[in-house]
Parts: sequence; C-alpha cells; structure tokens
Amino acid sequence: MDCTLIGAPLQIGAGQLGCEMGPSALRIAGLRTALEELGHSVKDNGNLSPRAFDEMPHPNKAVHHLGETVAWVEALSAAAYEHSKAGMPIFLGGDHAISAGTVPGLARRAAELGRPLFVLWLDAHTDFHTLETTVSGNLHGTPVAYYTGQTGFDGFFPALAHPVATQNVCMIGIRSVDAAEKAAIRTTGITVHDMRVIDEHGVAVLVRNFIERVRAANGLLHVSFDVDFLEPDIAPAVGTTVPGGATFREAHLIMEMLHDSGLVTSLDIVELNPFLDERGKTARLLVDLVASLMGKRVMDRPTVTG
Ligand code: 6HN
Ligand code: MN
Ligand code: MN
Ligand code: MN
Repeated sequence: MDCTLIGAPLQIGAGQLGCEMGPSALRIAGLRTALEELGHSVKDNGNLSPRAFDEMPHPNKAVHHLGETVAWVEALSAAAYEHSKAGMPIFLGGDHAISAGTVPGLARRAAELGRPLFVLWLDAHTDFHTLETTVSGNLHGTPVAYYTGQTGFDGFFPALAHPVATQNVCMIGIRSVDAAEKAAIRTTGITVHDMRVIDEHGVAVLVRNFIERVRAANGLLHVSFDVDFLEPDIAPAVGTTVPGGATFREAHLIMEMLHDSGLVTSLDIVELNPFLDERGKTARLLVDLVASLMGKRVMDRPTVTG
C-alpha cells in the first residue's frame, strides 16, 4: 500500500502544551521503517502549518485559540482531501482538534466517490462538545460534534459541506464524558461502546459488528486513535489520561482485525505528548500499533479467524 505521512503539530487544542512534538516522536520511534518493513511504500509529506490567523473571540469565554484552530482545520481539511486521492493518509497529531479538519476533508472525498464515510473513534472521551458547551474551552474536546454537523460552530468553524452521518460513527473505549456531551450524544445515532461494554463483551465482537456495517455499506473507514484510549500504565504520554483504558492486547487485536478487514482508508494518531513520555515508550507502542493495523502479525496467518 502507498502510505503518506502528514504531520499536524497542533497543540493548543489540548489543555497542556507538548503535542506539537508528536509527529517528531512518531518519526523518531521508527514509523516509516516499520511500514516499509511490512512492504508498504511510504512518502513523508513533512509537517503542515496553518495560514496566518487572528484571534477570534467567542461568547463562551472558556474557548481559547479559536482563530488558530480554525486556520488548522482549514489546512487539514484541504490536505486530507488531497492526500486521500492516492494511497492511505496517516495524520500524525497533534491534539485531537486535528480531526475537525481531517474528517471533513475525507468526507468530501467520500462524497465525490459516492461512498459513505465511517469513523471508528478510539478514545477515552467522546469529544462531543460544541463551542457553546465546552467548559474547559479546550477545542480537542469538540471535533466529533463538528464533523457530524451539530449546531454550535456556526460562524466560527468552516461551514460543513459533507457532515458524517452519526449512524456511521462508532466509539470504543469511552470512560470520561461531560454532562453536556452525554445529553447531546444520546439524541444521535452514534454508537458509544464504553469500557463496561468492552468488559462484558470483549472488543472483538464490537469491532467485527462495526466492520460488517462498513462493508455492507461499501464505506470508507477512517480510524481516529487517541492515545488516551489506552491504559495509562502502558501509554503515559498524554495529557488527559483516564484509568481503566484498553490493554495492550485489546488495542493490538482491534488493529489486527481492522487490517484483516481491508477497509481502513485513513488514520489519525493523536494526543501523543512526548513531554510526558517515559523514554519514548508510548511513541514506540503507537508505532507498533500502526504496524498491526498495516499488517504485522504474530504468525503468518490472520490472527483472527472468525
Ligand atoms: N480528547 N471532555 C473534556 C474537555 O475538556 O472537554 C476532555 C476532552 C478530551 C479531548 O480526548 O481529545
Ligand atoms: Mn480525543
Ligand atoms: Mn481522549
Ligand atoms: Mn469538557
């Protein structure tokens, strides 16, 4: 497969600085080599940067860095659209606000192809705030509400030409949801698999069901991987750790099943804050998880035989 690496060193969407170093850490941890060893061809497109921007005040005084975020969203949306025309774009975040750009750009490409876009959201959080409901004002908490076309962004974020249908979004790993998000997400078609659902059923059945829905609809599948999806012990390099996350094997199994599905067309790796890492262990784990998604397996046969 032809993979394109696109660095998106956005950090002001998060509550603490450091995600700017995420793309570098993923490169230093050997992402390119890991993909090449699996037989993929890799083009590293370097890092994006936003156009010049002005401060953009918002009635919700908590909201910060809105003008900068909007400039990034525009740049990312354009880049995602362009890079989705050939091969598989892999976006190296950057905080999760990058997905407010990547997903709309991919949705534009999907609409052009006449195929629906599906999103697998692997995260401790639902990121379903609007500019009006966010309490922290950290805009990495808002991308899902934006790209599914909820009101509460109008006049600030770019108008959305191709909102993703909420029925096409599946979240796994959820364990921290603010009150406003909880109330809003209930009224949508989003599938929210919280950690309890994983405990009761295991990840395999959840992922298999979603994959089958994507396949039946001839969809494109975007995977958005937030580092805090993982258990903090194995992935400390993120500013929003929540205990009780996915284990090493749960995460790898999801990646292996996604690979076997052959349906994944794009990927975000977000929220890696190398400033909080322990000797690069989180960055290395992420590279290994991407390798599983791209075909690395323990034995030379599909790990999951169904
Ligand atoms: N993320 N709901 C919290 C907030 O500040 O709005 C946490 C957001 C986390 C964002 O996971 O990318
Ligand atoms: Mn997130
Ligand atoms: Mn998160
Ligand atoms: Mn919040």
